[in-house]
Amino acid sequence: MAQTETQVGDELATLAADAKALHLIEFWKERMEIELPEPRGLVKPFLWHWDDIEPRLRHAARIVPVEDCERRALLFSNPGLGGRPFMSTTLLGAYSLYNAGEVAPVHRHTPCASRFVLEGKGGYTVIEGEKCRLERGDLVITPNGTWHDHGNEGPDELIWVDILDVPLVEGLNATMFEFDYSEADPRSNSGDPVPTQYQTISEPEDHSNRLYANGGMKPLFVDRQRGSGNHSPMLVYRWKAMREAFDKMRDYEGSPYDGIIMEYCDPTNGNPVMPTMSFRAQMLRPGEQTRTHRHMSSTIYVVLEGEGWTEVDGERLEWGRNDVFVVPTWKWHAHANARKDGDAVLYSVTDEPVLRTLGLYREQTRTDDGAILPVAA
Ligand code: 1HN
Repeated sequence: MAQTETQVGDELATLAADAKALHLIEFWKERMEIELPEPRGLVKPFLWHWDDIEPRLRHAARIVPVEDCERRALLFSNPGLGGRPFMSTTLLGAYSLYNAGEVAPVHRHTPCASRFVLEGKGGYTVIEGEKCRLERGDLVITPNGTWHDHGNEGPDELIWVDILDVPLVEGLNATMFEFDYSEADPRSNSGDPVPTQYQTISEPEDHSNRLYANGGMKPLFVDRQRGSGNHSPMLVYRWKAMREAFDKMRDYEGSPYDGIIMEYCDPTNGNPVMPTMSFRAQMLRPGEQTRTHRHMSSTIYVVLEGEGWTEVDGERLEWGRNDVFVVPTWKWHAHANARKDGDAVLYSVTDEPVLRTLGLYREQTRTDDGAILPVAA
């Protein structure tokens, strides 16, 4: 005998109550949460103006002792992420400042990290015993699991932008931070490791660049597997080399979406320098405006030179020197150099390698008459 509507209603109510008590969710009630037609638009396109932040960062440098915080960083918080200290669902970023003579003690962690220097001539990071001296535009990487400490030996403030894959690693529930560094003390008779705040320098001056910054040539007498082996053996990328490369390429057409764009790579195999993030720099020539595209990856930009705008889903982010902005995944965007008499140069970090590794990467362009076309990638 067919059930009446009331009977079915009662049974569904019982099922709902039982499911709740048993920690189950009825799929047919939550489909909208799961079967998304495209990525959630939670992360907002957003720009942090250097002019707003610089005075606060310099003020923090006077009132927040580095001894108390270890890393003097103002973290970028995307307005779409409910006050969490993340720029996107995969990337964390910050402006950090270290005063003359300050040091930031050694630690290591499972997220991968990077710094891109904005100001100061005496900055350095020590990674696994290698001291990398840094100046404006230099990129230094601290791959996951590598011990690292920083310092500023210059006369002026050291300011850089940190980008880490903290939210990605947190999403995988794989976060671990360690602060208990120790190393053998040559003055101790036992030779046992002793806890210390900073690493002893064990590699020669300019190690990374001497070995690996010779484009198209790699040394055969050293082990390229430095550290875990899933990252570039070159730990610092100097701005001077990138700027010179741009100048040699300025007459090429470039990418329709990004102008003259270069990826920092592992010099031994051409891969991204770390498994989760790709680092890039691009030059937009005077007056250059790019075509619009969108892709399944999020990008953080830092403005190194010039001024212009990036239009994201119809919203214009107007940028200038040292500004930082985010283009969330799957948002239409195009860039423009506003100046007619100078280049604009953007540094960027994207989670694209993760998306590619997982087979999730895709890219589209939109023609002037609105047709959407795939971009072969
Ligand atoms: C970190 O390890 C550093 O080592 C800076 O300089 C900022 C922000 C969140 C998590 C780890 C550093 C960080 C960080």
